[in-house]
Amino acid sequence: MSLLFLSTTDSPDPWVEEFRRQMPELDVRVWPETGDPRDIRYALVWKPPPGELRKLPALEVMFSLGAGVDALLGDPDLPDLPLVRMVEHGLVEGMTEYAVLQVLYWHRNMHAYLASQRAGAWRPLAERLARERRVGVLGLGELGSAAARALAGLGFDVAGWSRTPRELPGITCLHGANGLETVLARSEILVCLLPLTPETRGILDARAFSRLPRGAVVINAARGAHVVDADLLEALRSGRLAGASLDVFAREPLPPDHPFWNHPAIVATPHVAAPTHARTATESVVEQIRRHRAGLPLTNLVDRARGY
Ligand code: NDP
Ligand code: OXD
Repeated sequence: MSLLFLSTTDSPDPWVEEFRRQMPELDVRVWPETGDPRDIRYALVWKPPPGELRKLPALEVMFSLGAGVDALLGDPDLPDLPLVRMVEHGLVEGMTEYAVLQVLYWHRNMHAYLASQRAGAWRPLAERLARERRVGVLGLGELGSAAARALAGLGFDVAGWSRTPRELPGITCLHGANGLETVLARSEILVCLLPLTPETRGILDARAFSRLPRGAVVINAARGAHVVDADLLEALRSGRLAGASLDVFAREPLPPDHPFWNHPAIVATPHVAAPTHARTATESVVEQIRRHRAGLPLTNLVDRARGY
């Protein structure tokens, strides 16, 4: 029983070590040293070259190394096999930290204070309490619901948005087109944690920015293509938005000449909001393989019609 580790961006070493420790009976191969492709039953992948998984005739289950599967689903040659996306508590903890960090950064005027410090200027600003600040979270899945809960736990007045109705204690949960309007209209700080699908691509555009309260801040840790870059730049220029924290970009790495790099109102990080951690993620994959071997249903399966 073999698993192929295929990532075009991650070092295989910590993964091979974790599988050896957690499931010694599993034969782990590292692409492109696949050996006999007929041995491979499982593949753990991130950004595989298009068509590559088709070359594995005995493949039974594909595991995505990341939570977002938009890139995988964009491969027209992706085999028609179960695809499990990454759900593991390391990802949830990482994204919660990032969301809390960025919301507090803007809520407590850190962006302005860092600029004042650089100018050697003593400029105290009015400080509000978390319960006086309205935060919106787009996407109430594994990551969005945990971030929303943590923010509500700090006292923020949180509303969240999902495709289907959800209930989360202490959070105003909304869904559908009307729900989006309501969330946007009340969000002084908006956090995007949606999957990238045909419905959500470009959702953070001029129209959405025009619905936010004037001077709102947008935090995007989902996918770069949720944002229409030109609309974001215009909204920052006009003052409709006061700032943005961006962890993800339509093109990664962000090209050196991209205006986001030096924009005074943008905080940019290199897609590090919630890295997948080899130890916790291997636990999750091993559990799924054990379930599959025992004939139990897999969990966290991607619904291809939904796109996530
Ligand atoms: P989930 O699938 O668990 O949750 C997705 C949420 O988005 C659900 O609440 C879903 O609604 C909602 N949603 C999907 N489509 C729509 C829609 N059309 N309208 C309204 N709501 C919608 O995903 P995760 O929370 O695990 O991950 C979210 C995304 O975060 C990933 O897809 C990935 O792109 C990004 N990510 C970024 C990382 C980083 O480091 N920057 C790391 C990990 C993930 P419903 O509840 O009704 O299904
Ligand atoms: C993910 C990511 O989807 O790293 O997990 O972006």
